[in-house]
Amino acid sequence: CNVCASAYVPAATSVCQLDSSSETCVGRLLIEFSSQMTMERVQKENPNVTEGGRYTPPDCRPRWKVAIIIPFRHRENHLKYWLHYLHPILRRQKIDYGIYIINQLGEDTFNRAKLLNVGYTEALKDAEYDCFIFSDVDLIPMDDRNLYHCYDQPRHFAIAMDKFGFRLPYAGYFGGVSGLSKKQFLKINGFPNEYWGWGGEDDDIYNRITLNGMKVSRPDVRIGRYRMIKHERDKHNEPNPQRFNKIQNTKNTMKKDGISSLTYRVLQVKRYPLYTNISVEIGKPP
Ligand code: UD2
Ligand code: MN
Repeated sequence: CNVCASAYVPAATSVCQLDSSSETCVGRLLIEFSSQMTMERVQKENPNVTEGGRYTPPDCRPRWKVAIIIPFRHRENHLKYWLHYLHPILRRQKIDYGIYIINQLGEDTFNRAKLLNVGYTEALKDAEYDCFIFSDVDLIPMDDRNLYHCYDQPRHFAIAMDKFGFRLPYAGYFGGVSGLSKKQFLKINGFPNEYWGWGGEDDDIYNRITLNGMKVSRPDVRIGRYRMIKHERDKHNEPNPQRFNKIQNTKNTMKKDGISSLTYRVLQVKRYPLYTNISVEIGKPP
C-alpha cells in the first residue's frame, strides 16, 4: 500500500518508510456494527493514542496537522464504533491528528454546521492545526487508502455510501465527511451558522467553495466507500423547511454569516483517552 507514503514530507532526521516493522494500509476493510462495543475495549486497542485523542506518528513528519471535528448530541453508541474503527486507520495512514467531539448542550434544534465552526475555533486553541476534517459520527470508511488529510482543493471523502448504493447522490453533494485546509476554510468564511435542523448546510458549503473559485476534489469511487450506522432521524433535528430557499442565497449570505460571525459559549472541555469533548451552547433558531 504505497499510497500511504505520499502522506509525508520526510523530516530532516527521519525519512518515512514503509518497512515491514511498521503497519501499512491494507485496502478494503470489513466494517460491521453487530458486535458489542465498549469504550474499555477501544481504549485497550489504542494504547498509543495520547490524552484527548491525539496521535503523532513516531517515525516520520507528516505534511499536515489534522483536527478531526465531529458534530454530536446523544450518539454515544455510534461514537464507540467510530473510535474503534478510525483510530487504527488513522494510525496506519500515519496522520498527525486530534479528535474533537463538539457536543451541543440542551434540547434546542440541532445545528451541524455551526458545531463544525465551533470545532474549528476550539481545535486551534489546542494546537496549530492546518487541516480540518469534518465527519459525521456514524460514518466509517471502508478503505484505508482514503487518506484523512488535506488536498490542493477542498476534499469530499464520503462519496460512495452504502445508503446511496455506493454512488454520489448528486454531483454537488458534499455531506458526510469533508476536509479543508485552514486556508481553504478561511477563504469561504467557514460554514454557515444559520442552518437549524436537518439538511441544506452541506449544499451551502459546496456553494461557498465553488463561488470562491475552488473545486471539490474526491477519491476514486472504489476507494471512497463508507458504511453509515443505521439510525432513525433524531429528535430536534427535523428537516429544515427553509433549506431550499437558503441554498439559493449563499452568494449573499456567505460574507456575513460564517466563522466571522460565530458566537457560542463553551461550558466544558474534557479530555478523554481517545477524544476531547467540548460541550457548547450555540443558541436556538430565531
Ligand atoms: C446527512 C449527511 C450529513 C448532513 C445531514 C443533513 C450523510 C451520510 N450525511 O446525514 O453530513 O449533511 O444529512 O444535516 O448523508 N448528530 C448528532 N445528534 C443529533 C443529530 C445529528 O450527533 O441529534 C450529528 C451526528 O454526527 C450525525 C450528523 O450530525 O451523524 C448528521 O445527522 P444525521 O446522521 O441524523 O443525518 P443524515 O444521516 O441524514
Ligand atoms: Mn447519519
